Amino acid sequence: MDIRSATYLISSARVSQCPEHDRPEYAFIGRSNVGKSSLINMLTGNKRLAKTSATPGKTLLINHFNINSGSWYLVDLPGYGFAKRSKTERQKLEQMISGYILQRRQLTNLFVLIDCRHEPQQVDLEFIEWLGESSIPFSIVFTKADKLSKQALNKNIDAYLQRLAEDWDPLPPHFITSSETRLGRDELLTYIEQINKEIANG
Ligand SMILES: Nc1nc2c(ncn2[C@@H]2O[C@H](COP(=O)(O)OP(=O)(O)OP(=O)(O)O)[C@@H](O)[C@H]2O)c(=O)[nH]1
Ligand SMILES: [Mg+2]
Repeated sequence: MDIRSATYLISSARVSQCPEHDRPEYAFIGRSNVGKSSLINMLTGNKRLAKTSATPGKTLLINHFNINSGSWYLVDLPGYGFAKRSKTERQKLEQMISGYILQRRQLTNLFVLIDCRHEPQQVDLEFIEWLGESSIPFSIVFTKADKLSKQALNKNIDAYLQRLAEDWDPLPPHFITSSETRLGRDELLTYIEQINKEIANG
């Protein structure tokens, strides 16, 4: 699928402030610094579309991006699990995130980003479990593949999928990506296109 246009639409502090439309939304979630905003930039081919930072905690609002003149939307969410934040601030962000995920009827698929360098982390596994309990359609996106050798990458992905297989049968769809090398771009866009087509065909 071609992305012909990608523009920033709006930032919202709560789901009730999110834009009104009737098109599919694809949102990105995961720990702070996992590469959510970078992935949106990689997919759209615009390095400056979503704000990124080497310091965790850059994205603090629900950010909507309009793709192909309102055909569908990408949504950048704040990260979870960032320890260096006050409890009040953390709770505010958690409410923002869970409000969007549970109440946004346009949310078509949530991409859960996992840094491929790390072993399965409790905070991610619990989040994924919560998605299952809440019947939220999601897929897993492994990020920063460029940071590992091919061998180490395969080993980590296999280990992660094995861990997920303890709770999930079938496994959720998964993608291996790098925002540096654009690995996984075609696969992700084809996946989105397929879902958009299924929706269009009712
Ligand atoms: N090498 C490499 N670095 C990446 C990749 N994706 C993101 N990064 C780097 O990781 C850091 C965090 O990226 P962001 O896209 O801002 O992460 P985020 O998940 O949006 O973070 P928050 O908004 O703070 O939750 C930045 O320094 C990026 O350049 C990748 O695929 N490869
Ligand atoms: Mg971000």
